[in-house]
Amino acid sequence: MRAATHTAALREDGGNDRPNNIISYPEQIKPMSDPTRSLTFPPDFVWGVSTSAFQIEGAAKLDGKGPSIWDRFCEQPGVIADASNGDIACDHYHRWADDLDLIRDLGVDAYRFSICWPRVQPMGHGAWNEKGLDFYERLIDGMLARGLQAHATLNHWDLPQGLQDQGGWHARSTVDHFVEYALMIQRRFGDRLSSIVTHNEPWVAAMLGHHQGIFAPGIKDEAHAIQVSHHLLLSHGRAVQALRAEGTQAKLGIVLNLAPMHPATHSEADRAKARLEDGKLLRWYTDPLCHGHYPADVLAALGDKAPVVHAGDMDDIRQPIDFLGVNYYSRSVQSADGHWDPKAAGKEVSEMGWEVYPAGLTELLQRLHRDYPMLPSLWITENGGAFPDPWVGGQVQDEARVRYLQDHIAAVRIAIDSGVPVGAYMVWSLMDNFEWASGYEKRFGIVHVDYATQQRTLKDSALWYRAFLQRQHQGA
Ligand code: IFM
Repeated sequence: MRAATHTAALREDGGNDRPNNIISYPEQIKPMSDPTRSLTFPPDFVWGVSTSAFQIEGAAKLDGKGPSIWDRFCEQPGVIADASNGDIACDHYHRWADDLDLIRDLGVDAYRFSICWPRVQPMGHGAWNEKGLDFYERLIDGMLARGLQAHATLNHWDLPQGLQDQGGWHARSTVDHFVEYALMIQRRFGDRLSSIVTHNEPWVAAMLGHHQGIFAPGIKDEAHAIQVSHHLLLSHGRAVQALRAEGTQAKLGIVLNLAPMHPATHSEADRAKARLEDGKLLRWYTDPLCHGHYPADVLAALGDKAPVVHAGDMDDIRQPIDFLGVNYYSRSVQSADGHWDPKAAGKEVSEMGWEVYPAGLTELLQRLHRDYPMLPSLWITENGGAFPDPWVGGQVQDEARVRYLQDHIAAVRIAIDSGVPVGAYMVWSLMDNFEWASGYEKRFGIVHVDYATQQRTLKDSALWYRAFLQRQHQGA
């Protein structure tokens, strides 16, 4: 009953079917009660929490780990908001056992983490680091001992600096090194991993790292970035082929950061801009992965910045995958004549300035299923937000984050009801961590981290998620 009411509310607030005029959208819905209260999900639906290695592990120079491009990038003055780095982060490298206890006690089924490539292979080529491999051995076995599924991501952006020195993702040779790395992980851990993701958010790695230059390795060259995106996709396809040939039991996939693109007005110029930006963010990745070609409109727009593609590359990229990971935070509104600011437009925004827009998740999932029916399962591999964390009587009352999670989980349910095969939902993030160029200033955790003491405290959002999961496991 409540679910139906919420469906109607989401549709009134922008709908799943009208990617156009945002001007007439009513104010953000403020649900009076928990819209997930009476929702149930399929029994095999996977609930989880997500993190990544660089953002939580610390131990940047310990036990033989080599430097990554993020270690190097953080050394540059002015690139990280609070001038911080990943040297200590959440000290998860030492606190992993307590952190796994905490994850288990939340009642989730799964933990999505990433493997730090230079921790297991310091240069990205050549010698392997047993101490680094041992860490992941302990971590993965620790998950299984606690009844948690282990979902590993191979590349969450921390490329070994040793490979950057040879050209990084712009060099075709990095593709071969990545396949070797993927095979090593499969041989050591594949029998215990529920899934392996090749890359997290290749758009971010390529464009923020190599075009805008605000992420590592800090390069500002669009053609270079486009070539990087091609090599990321190619290495994904080649790694999937190699892992299948090795007989992996783990489900294989890739994770994309996606958002519906809405034009700011009905004008032809805004609609054209939204279409092209959709091509650059979504179709640039999903078309090669599913259809084996880049979108023609984006290629035309790129002109001589289009990537160098060798014969056979596109067939290599188009490999059947078991799931597509979707990281969803917000929609994007496109205006031909400049930046559209959700805050100025009166929308609710997170501390990142990202509009809170749950209906966009339903819309995105339905669109992916419609345009790419060959994708067998869509997993929400990240969803969450940086919101204020007021302490009241020893508790973190992060009401905005609680509402955000409730509304987005309800949006997933709507997608499932409409026939979209959604298999998992994982909150970003388990705990506050190093938020890249924002340093430690932005907190996405459902668990608060006091960086001075490394004390972990469950925020209200974690308490709410735990109660929600209890209801799910009892059949609601
Ligand atoms: O913290 C990041 C994560 O590493 C990748 N996806 C988006 C998150 C929030 O910005």
